[in-house]
Amino acid sequence: MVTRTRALPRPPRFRGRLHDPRTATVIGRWLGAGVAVCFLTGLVSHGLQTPPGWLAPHLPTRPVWGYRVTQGLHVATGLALVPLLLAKLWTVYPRLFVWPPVRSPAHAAERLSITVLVSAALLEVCLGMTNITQWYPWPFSFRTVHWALAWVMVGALLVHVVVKAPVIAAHWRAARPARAAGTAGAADADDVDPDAGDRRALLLGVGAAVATVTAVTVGQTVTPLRPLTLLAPRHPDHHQQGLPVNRTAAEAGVTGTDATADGWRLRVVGPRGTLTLSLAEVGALPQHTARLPIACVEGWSATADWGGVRVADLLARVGAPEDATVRVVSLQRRGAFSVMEMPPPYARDPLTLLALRLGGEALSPDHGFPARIIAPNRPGVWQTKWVSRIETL
Ligand SMILES: Nc1nc2c(c(=O)[nH]1)N[C@H]1C(S)=C(S)[C@@H](COP(=O)(O)O)O[C@H]1N2
Ligand SMILES: [Mo]
Repeated sequence: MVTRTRALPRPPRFRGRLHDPRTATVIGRWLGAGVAVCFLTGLVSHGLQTPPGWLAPHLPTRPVWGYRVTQGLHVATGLALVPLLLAKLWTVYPRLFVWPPVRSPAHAAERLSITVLVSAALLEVCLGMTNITQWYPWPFSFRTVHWALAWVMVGALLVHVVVKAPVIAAHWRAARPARAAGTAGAADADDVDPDAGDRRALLLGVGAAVATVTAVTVGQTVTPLRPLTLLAPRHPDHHQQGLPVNRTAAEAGVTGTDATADGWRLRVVGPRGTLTLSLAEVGALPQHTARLPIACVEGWSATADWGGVRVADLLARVGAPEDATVRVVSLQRRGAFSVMEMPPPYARDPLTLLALRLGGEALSPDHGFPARIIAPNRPGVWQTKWVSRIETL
């Protein structure tokens, strides 16, 4: 009788070099540092943009450029994670094909945690990149999912570091390169690293990729590097009065006579009643100037000279208390930015303006004519344009 044995599928063999724990450890360290910076600056961003009730009264308005730096770093490190993630995945991908695929319950758990880590990291970075290019192909809210995935990713990363602690510890320091070992006589073979030269070349390449990605993008927030900004997602024509424009007046549907110098009225509502002011009347109030940046969550930022009326002065005229939270309403009818809430630290800050002027000129329609908010150390999304109403809550 003839018995036929079916050949088991064979796992592929990887003879390529540098798919080793030392390379994975070195790239993992850079990756870990990048994720840490991205995560911490992301916490700051989330706290400033949507503070929980207990935090809102304590938000810092200084330094005025704080959010500009943290959000610039957030987007820059997020972009740097792209080459680092790809390099790390290239280094470890043969391990996806280990045989047998599951050796024990602990091994299964480890593989599952790696699946979560890799998927969360790739999705998180891709989501961030689609957001900064203002492309929203997903049916869900970017911010909610980016926030939740950040926690999944950092949790999975901590598990990964704990599981891999022995490997990381064993490969934290470089073994001696083969050449040096040759002269060392009775060197332990384990201490010799024949791949040291190649690894250095790989790491230099990855470092160069990170440097290039950073150089061609970071000019969107580091002004002296602006000429290098090849990959800025902002439309190059959307630049007015020295400042980029995220959404134009036409895109926001602000085209009516209520946005003209004659037709516009500002309503300020407080405990003492409602004040209705024309543009000329707002212009006749005490004017102040402030040099403040707009820092968009998408990573671009720019400093400008603003002129206008202090929001605190307007609020004082309607008897608002010192600790008032304020609602600001835009002429823009639709969308998340048509209404904004301003916590007390910004509302009472002398640098928070209802700005009428930008760089010494009246605001252009796309920058929020006749009046917009500019506040220190606040995400760009809350620098509301085309303001029509300010009321205490
Ligand atoms: N009413 C309104 N205000 C708005 C926006 C908007 O879409 N509508 N965009 C916000 C965003 S996301 C940013 S970054 C800043 C950009 O201001 P700018 O277009 O004048 O540079 O305006 C903010 N104010
Ligand atoms: Mo923005």
